[in-house]
Amino acid sequence: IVTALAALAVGATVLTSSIAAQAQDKKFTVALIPGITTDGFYITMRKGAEAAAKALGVDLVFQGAPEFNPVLQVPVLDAIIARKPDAILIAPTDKVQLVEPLKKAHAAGIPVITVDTFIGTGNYQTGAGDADFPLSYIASDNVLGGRIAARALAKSIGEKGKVYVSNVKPGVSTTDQREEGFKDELKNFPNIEVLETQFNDNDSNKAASQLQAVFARNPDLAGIFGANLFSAIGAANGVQQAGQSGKVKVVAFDAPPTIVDNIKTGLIDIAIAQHPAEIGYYGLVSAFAHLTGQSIPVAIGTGFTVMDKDNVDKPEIAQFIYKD
Ligand code: T6T
Repeated sequence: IVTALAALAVGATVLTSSIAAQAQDKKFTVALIPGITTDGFYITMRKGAEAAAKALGVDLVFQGAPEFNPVLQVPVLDAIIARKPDAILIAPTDKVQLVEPLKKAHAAGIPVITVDTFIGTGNYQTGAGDADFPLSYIASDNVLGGRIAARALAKSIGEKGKVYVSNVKPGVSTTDQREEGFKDELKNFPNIEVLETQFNDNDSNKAASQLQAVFARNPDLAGIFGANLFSAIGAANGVQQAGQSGKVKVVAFDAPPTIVDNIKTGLIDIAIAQHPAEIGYYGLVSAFAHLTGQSIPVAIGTGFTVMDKDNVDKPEIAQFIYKD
């Protein structure tokens, strides 16, 4: 009996170590679904995720929609779920409309981590509400980003005059929070009047024509906050078309090369660069950590780099210009 037990024990040890070896040898596949594929922000995020995937031996699948639109993002998500990746990293394009579609991934046992944007309240793993199931939220602090934008714009317009927010559409967690932070911070500046927000559906041409219309009604317009890449590019183009370059001040969220060029010509005063490569890198690392049995933080905040014409050529600043 003793011999039989010993043989059993040896057998069990061999079995456990072969399971461990299998687990280690397993090549994980992680999907990254951006808000939109043709956007320097998500292209840069992908590069960060690729760097981590390479270091960890993970297969990264990058698949998204050509527009920032939940109606187009959900079929991409469904197709990814059908491929059964080991984990999903996603920038949900609407905080409500992506809840049910993402529940399907969760129900299929696929861990979900949201990057850049969130669903529900963005407070995950709390047991409250029906959208707390993602494991982690990795992103900029967008309320803070809006506050930084407000202070910068206030300064460049001499703390007085009319301003407005050029924004994407209600329901996007990031840009909603930027507007919230911006307006709240401007309460500290009693001589600044905030006009009605202009929603452009992530279309820079629409943002540019909205600028013309607002300017026609308010020839004393002092400044604009472009709350994301396309809003900012559109606002800047609109200012140029109106012949107001340098007179109507523009603070941009996001930092693709076009925005940096506009800083150099004086069309845009400040750009608030996010760190999308970091978001992608830590998103991928978090997924891998979870898949290999580690616990992960429920939220990871990445920082900002504020660019203006005096610092944008410095390498430590320029490294945060988004990739094309
Ligand atoms: O500003 C980023 C991102 O943070 C936001 O959620 C959507 O717009 C961008 O991708 C820029 O276009």
